[in-house]
Amino acid sequence: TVLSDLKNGVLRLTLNRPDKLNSFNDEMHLALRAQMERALADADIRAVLLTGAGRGFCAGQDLGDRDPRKGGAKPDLGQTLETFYNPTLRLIRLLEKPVLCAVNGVAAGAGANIALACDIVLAAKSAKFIQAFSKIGLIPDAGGSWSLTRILGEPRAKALAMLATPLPAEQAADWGLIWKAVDDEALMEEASAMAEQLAAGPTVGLGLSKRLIQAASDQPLDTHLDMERDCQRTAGQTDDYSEGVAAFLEKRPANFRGC
Ligand code: LHQ
Repeated sequence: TVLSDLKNGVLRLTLNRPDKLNSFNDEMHLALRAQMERALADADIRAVLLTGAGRGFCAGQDLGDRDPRKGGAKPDLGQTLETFYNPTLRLIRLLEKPVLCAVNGVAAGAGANIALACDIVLAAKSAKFIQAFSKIGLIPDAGGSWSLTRILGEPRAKALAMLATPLPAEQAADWGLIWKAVDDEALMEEASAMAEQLAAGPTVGLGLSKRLIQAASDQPLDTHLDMERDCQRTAGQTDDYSEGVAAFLEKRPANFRGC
């Protein structure tokens, strides 16, 4: 249910249930989480690129798999989040390596919000982001009520959540919700090139930048300046810093090794 391929430091992950618009069943949840754990553990992986097979990126939870008409008792969706979504969301944020998302088509429900949890999001111009939850009586999960509010502010977050209006990729980019909307035919080439560029980058420094940016809105400037000091101290002790400066002074491209 998740195809994986490791090349040139990029772990490319493809959600692969195209007949169901790559909606999540338990198997796909566990497969994606296992791949994120692999990315955390394997030093040869220096960037992750997440995308979907077929015409959609991901339609969120497989609603056939969680059909409340089946069985007597009401389902515990909190348990579904705790067991399946939240560990993966936490891993994406915790992983101190760039995580790119190439949204190749519709991203709905938790599918939209998993994309928004990634560090850099490129989307095909034909793709749409849909907070589909309100159509079935649910709330934006997979971090959506947090990320939409932080990125867009309350007015747009509330309207998207309550109306479930599809947000086209270009508008998402105009609003700063994603990095860029790209012509459909160019998406995978551009996303792969960006992932390879990042995988050839100073991985420790990139990871520390991610840590700092994610911490920024949770702490006062004073605390944050201390954190920058500590992270820069660490970055300055990497081989990649020495290499970066040497390459600059020798007027040649840097050859970073990620340590
Ligand atoms: C699907 C799905 C799908 C199953 C398309 N499931 N089959 C939820 C509950 C539990 C725990 C906690 O968290 C969550 C989080 C969530 O993610 S809730 C939100 C779940 N997602 C949705 O409500 C989105 C449902 N899908 C749609 O609204 C549409 O499919 C979109 C707008 C994504 C795409 O529309 P179309 O391009 O018109 O495609 P389609 O609707 O014809 O879908 C193609 C096929 O994929 C179709 O199957 P079929 O056998 O008829 O060809 C759909 O049934 C299937 N599919 N999404 N979530």
